[in-house]
Amino acid sequence: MEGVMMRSQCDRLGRFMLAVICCWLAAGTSSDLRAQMASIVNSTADDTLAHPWDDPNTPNVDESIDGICEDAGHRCTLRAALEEAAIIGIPASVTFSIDGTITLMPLSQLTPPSFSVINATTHNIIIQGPDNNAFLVQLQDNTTVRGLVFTGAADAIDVIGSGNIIGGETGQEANFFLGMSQNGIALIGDNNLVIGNYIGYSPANGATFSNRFGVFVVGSNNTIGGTLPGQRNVISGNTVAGIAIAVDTSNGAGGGNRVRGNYIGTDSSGTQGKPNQNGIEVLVGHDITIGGSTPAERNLISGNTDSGILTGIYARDVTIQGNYIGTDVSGSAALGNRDGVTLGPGSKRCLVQDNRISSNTGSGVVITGFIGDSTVSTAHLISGNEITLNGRAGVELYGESINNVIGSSLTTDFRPNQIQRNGQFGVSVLGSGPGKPTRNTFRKNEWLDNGTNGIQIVSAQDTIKAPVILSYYEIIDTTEAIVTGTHQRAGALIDLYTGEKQTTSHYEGRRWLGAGYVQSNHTFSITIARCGCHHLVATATDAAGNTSEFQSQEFPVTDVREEHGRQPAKFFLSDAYPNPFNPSTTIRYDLPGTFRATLKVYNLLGQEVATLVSEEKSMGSYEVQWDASKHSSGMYFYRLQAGKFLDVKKVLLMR
Ligand SMILES: [Ca+2]
Ligand SMILES: [Ca+2]
Repeated sequence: MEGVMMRSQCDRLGRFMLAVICCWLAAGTSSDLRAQMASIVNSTADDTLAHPWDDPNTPNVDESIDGICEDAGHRCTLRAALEEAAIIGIPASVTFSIDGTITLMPLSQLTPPSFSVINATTHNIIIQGPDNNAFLVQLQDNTTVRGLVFTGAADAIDVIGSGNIIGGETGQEANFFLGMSQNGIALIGDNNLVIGNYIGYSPANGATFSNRFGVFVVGSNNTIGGTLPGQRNVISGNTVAGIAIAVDTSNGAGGGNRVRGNYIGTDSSGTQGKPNQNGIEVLVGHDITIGGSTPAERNLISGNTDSGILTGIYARDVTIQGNYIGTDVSGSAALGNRDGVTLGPGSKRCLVQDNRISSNTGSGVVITGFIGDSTVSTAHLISGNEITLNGRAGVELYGESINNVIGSSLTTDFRPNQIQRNGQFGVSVLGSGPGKPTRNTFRKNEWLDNGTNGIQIVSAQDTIKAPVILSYYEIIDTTEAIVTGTHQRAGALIDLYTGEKQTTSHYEGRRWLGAGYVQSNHTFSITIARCGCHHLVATATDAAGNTSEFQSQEFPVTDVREEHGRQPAKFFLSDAYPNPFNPSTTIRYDLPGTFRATLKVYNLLGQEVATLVSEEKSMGSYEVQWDASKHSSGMYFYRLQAGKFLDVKKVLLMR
């Protein structure tokens, strides 16, 4: 209040020295009450007279520094309002009482003093450049610009300082950045906030007006978007990228930019595509966050022509978390980019976590690099994502992509990805082109129904082969089972999964069952919980981290499934379980030594209907299933004969 009172005194007295003193005192009371030169712009002119004006008829008073925005024709232009405030060294507070287009003079951008506010709120004022080489506004520190429409220049706003706010939380406070030949906003400084704007797209008529880049970020710790709906930027229709980040990291500093809560590549309802070429490009920079751990931080990055997100040559430690990439705002309807996330040549240690990467027409995640330390794509972690319904592969690796983890690594468990229902492959690893993918680990993901294959590996991964599963034994009187098999590489880790499929012809590992190592004799024997599964699939991951394709093995339910563990002291024939049954039941028997055993089933007429066992068996406990699906309802007898032992029991088939 004190500041307001003093400002009114300043205005009334109209004397520069007093104004400065008043304002200095006000600024000293609190930064929030910093005095400003309040101006109401009533002219769209930006002519040679549109500067602070000194009335020649009052030689003792310099009206160009009196803190009042007025020229000979009683005009207050935007330029004069900002320049006079700058001359007298206080912030400008600008509002408008006029509609129209302010076409700026050539080579003459607007530079409000720090702590200024340019408050349009109506979108009736258009700031237009004289040509496509001009820059319209340059911001120093702590200035707010809102409610304006920018068009027709190279850059609309260049932010060289910090603490600026571009846009606001109400719809009226949005700025529109339409049709800039270079950048809608260039964030050169640090710690600035861009919220609630329309960049490359106008909600007024739903049309796109392409900037080359919507927002180009060179500085650090800037935030684009926010966690409130009003803070959402719609950044769509831009020619090269909605957002490009190329931070100057030459001195090791720089980074920490955050992009959250935006629509990138869609209309303002989040349901129709208004493509950028790439949604977000991270070319240079580190510790950048796209999205976040809460739903409010989610970006919708969909409908873009190339990649939703592309990381490039000097991208490090980029976190891509919790976004919808390839769906509409509901998360369920398709609104694909070509590829969802591309971790391109030179990018390192990116974390792609908890995103829904779905319905992209190419692949969900692409990891690709070139040969050489500076261009390899490496050390990325892809964890906890839903990677579904993409046209090509869920995850595609080609070129020099090395040491990446999809799901869990050999040593650390991360959340599994759901890699399901992708058009061609769950994971495709191709050694074509310069460089070969190697030491990429994909463990403990939830796979299902990926087009032509779950995992395809061609000329990559150091030619590791899939393991061979030989047997599955359930251990009697326990809940455990043992899986045995062989693999080419001693020391490799074998992962076992339930084999499942839906519409396609191959089995993939949907549920991880357990893991164990290949012994020096190239065999493995892995104890897992009984799964009752008819198929198992397995991958091998060698000590260097190369994961193989899946191998699938069927275990029909009518197999003898047990011959392990106990050494029975006597003969025994169990009751069938279940009983009554439909269509199959399980019978156990014990042999205290090696005998020729026969176990046959008879109907009520004494006719033999099935032979379950007829062979010499060694000492042990056995379990056998009778599948009676071809037989009719009724009572049956089963008879075990071994040596001098004979026992008969009844079982009832009820359909
Ligand atoms: Ca004068
Ligand atoms: Ca004046």
